[in-house]
Amino acid sequence: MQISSVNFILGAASIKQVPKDGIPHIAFLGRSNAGKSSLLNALFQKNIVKTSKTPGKTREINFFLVNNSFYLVDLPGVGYAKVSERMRDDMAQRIKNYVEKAHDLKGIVYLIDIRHGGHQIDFETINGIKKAGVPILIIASKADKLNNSELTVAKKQFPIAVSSKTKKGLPDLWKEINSLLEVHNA
Ligand SMILES: Nc1nc2c(ncn2[C@@H]2O[C@H](COP(=O)(O)OP(=O)(O)OP(=O)(O)O)[C@@H](O)[C@H]2O)c(=O)[nH]1
Ligand SMILES: [Mg+2]
Repeated sequence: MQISSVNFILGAASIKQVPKDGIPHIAFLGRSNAGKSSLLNALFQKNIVKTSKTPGKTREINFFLVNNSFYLVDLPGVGYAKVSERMRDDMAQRIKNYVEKAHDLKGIVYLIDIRHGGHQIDFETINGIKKAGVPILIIASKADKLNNSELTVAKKQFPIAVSSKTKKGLPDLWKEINSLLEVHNA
């Protein structure tokens, strides 16, 4: 993918603020600290998305307009334990509303940290997305954390494994993002 421009458009605190301009979105989801925001920076080839060592960094639904033609959307992490229960429920509800109600959401890229594999909260969230009828692509993140033999085993479970650090897997991921966008443009 040739990136000619990336612009941060807005951080939506609720579904009401989600753009209704007919431009398609692809959103990035996964447990807190899975590497969603870092992956977006790696895809954009610039540091425009806020990341953190501490889980729970992303709180809003952040829209980045790419090449003036589609949005890649950074979502808060699911199941983050260290915020209050109220805030966790609020964030979960915000994500759920977005996934179920955003008309222009064409697909979700779901990150699972390759070292930790899927947890209950991942399976529940993935099922919810499937129920909502939104196409989902499950990928493994932080592939640089495994050695080659571990990676061979992991690749059986996750055909796409990416690293924001080494840029591994990014061309494959761009291809998948393109096909999610194209299917719906057809
Ligand atoms: N080694 C390695 N570290 C990574 C990679 N991607 C992210 N990280 C690190 O993982 C931590 C979390 O990264 P973020 O991108 O902020 O994670 P997030 O999923 O957006 O987290 P929340 O916004 O809290 O949900 C940071 O310390 C990153 O530097 C990767 O590909 N390889
Ligand atoms: Mg984040």
